[in-house]
Amino acid sequence: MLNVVIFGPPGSGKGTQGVKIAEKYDLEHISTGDLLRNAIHNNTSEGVIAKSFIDKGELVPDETIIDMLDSFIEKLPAHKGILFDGYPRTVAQAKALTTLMDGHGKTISTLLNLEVDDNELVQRLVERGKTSGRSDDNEATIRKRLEIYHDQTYHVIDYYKDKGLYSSVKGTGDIEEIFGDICSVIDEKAE
Ligand code: B4P
Repeated sequence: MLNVVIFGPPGSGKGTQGVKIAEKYDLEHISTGDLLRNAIHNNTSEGVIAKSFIDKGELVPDETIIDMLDSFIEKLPAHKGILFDGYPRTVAQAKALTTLMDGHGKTISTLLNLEVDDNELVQRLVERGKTSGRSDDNEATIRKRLEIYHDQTYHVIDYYKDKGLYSSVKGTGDIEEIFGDICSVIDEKAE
């Protein structure tokens, strides 16, 4: 069974490519960013916690995210593979994901990193901010998110490299070409 993590800095195209991957490979698409924005919209207790962090460009605390993800996964059909988008974002979350998957008798097939440089990321997110209505798509918050990515999230790569589960594609250029490169990697893992 295919279980994929789509990974990369903010604005690297995780959401954009995630939708396409989930559709092509018939995976359950879990975006922690979308789950959090829904929780904020519905004013749940998790949403109230999440809003204060997201507005500042900070990561939501691991306990909140891990609990939210655990309860979400419990409800998914057991036979279907999963695409994780925006999770894990810390090494603690990566370890929690391994434990969770072990508990369900599942494994991660690969973590697929989208490589995009910081200047392009800022440009993309500032552009998205013109229409997204997202409180975290303004230049100051975007720069803070990138700083946190380099300080905390980037280390998740080593966790998966050590397990031999790391792969990477260039995340710039035509969206369909990037998707083609992603599919080549996934097809290799699925063999
Ligand atoms: P997310 O919702 O995951 O947001 P993201 O990192 O900004 O976006 P993504 O990489 O999906 O970019 P997209 O495809 O939209 O997280 C938001 C916040 O929630 C986090 O900052 C954090 O506070 C919190 N959070 C979420 N998960 C968490 C976790 N696990 N732990 C703690 N906190 C968590 O692409 C961006 C833009 O680029 C789009 O406008 C798109 O059209 C464009 N684009 C995409 N591909 C392109 C290409 N090839 N060329 C040009 N433009 C492209």
